[in-house]
Amino acid sequence: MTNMRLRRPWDLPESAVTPERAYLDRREFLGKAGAGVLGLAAISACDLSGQEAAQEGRLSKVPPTPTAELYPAARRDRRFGPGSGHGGITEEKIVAGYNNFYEFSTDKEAVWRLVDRFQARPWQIEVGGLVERPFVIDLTELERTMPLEERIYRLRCVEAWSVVVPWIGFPLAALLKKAEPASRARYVRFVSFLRPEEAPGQKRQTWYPWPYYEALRIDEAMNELAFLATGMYGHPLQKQNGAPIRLAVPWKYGYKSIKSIVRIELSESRPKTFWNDAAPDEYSFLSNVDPSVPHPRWSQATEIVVATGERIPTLPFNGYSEWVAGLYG
Ligand SMILES: Nc1nc2c(c(=O)[nH]1)N[C@H]1C(S)=C(S)[C@@H](COP(=O)(O)O)O[C@H]1N2
Ligand SMILES: [Mo]
Repeated sequence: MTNMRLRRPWDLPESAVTPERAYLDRREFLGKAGAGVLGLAAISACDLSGQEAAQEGRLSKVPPTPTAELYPAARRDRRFGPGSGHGGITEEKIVAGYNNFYEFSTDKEAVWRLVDRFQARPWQIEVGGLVERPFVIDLTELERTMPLEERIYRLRCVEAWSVVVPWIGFPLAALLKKAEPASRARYVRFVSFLRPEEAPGQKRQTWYPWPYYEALRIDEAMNELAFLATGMYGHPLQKQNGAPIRLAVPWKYGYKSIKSIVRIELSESRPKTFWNDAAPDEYSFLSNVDPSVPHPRWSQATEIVVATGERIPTLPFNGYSEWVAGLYG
């Protein structure tokens, strides 16, 4: 069993929380130190160019694509917003430099530096299982046939931090409808890529049951909030954010929003999910954001806004109750 091969599943998410605190403290420190250093012209020039280069680096991981002209896409429906009123859109340099993407690294600040060998284009995605019309489609064709729109969603990680991201993409339901789900289909399963030669985390962390896999109930998948993103911040997705196509289900903890999807499969029985298999007591199948249910090792009542370090209350369903509360009677 994959569970058995996991070395220390219980300390992984916590190890992910600790660096986050360290990161925020360090950022604060760097901010202050940076201001102090400005007086020392000679040093600051080289420090700043180093920082700028790092920012540039984080923002430069967009895979080349012939569909770049489809971006940006318009924000068609203003109902789709960040869920809670706290804070605006997070700066892209933060969203592109602080990632959970274990295929590359468990160090959130290291992921963007490790994605260069990952070939996110060309890419195909397959839709199959209990459908009348299974298909395989090239990403460029998918982007051209789907009506791309922008949606601003809050992403709330189970580790109690959040960012607000302007995604570009289309409703998951639109893709599923193309395949004509069979009436027996009750669940939708998603699978990420398996390419250890391109993803150092897959190569080194052999105790994880690669490739990453996730699933939704079909009523959740058909909900208009469930979104497939192919872009962010007005351009195609950065690799570290799940290029070329990832899920965005903002009422659930971040790990449900699987990145770099290669296969979508409909089924009658409930599929397994990566984190539920790894630590079933800590990560449920549904994983809806719920401030009243603490994680076994920390509270979920509040979250850290990564951009500012501010602590804000976590809302039920991450602020998206009006869309999804009715799914859970
Ligand atoms: N394939 C894959 N998808 C994944 C993950 C991962 O490790 N692998 N991490 C998840 C987690 S825990 C979070 S919080 C979000 C982070 O998305 P971001 O880096 O774009 O902010 O991606 C989710 N999707
Ligand atoms: Mo997460």
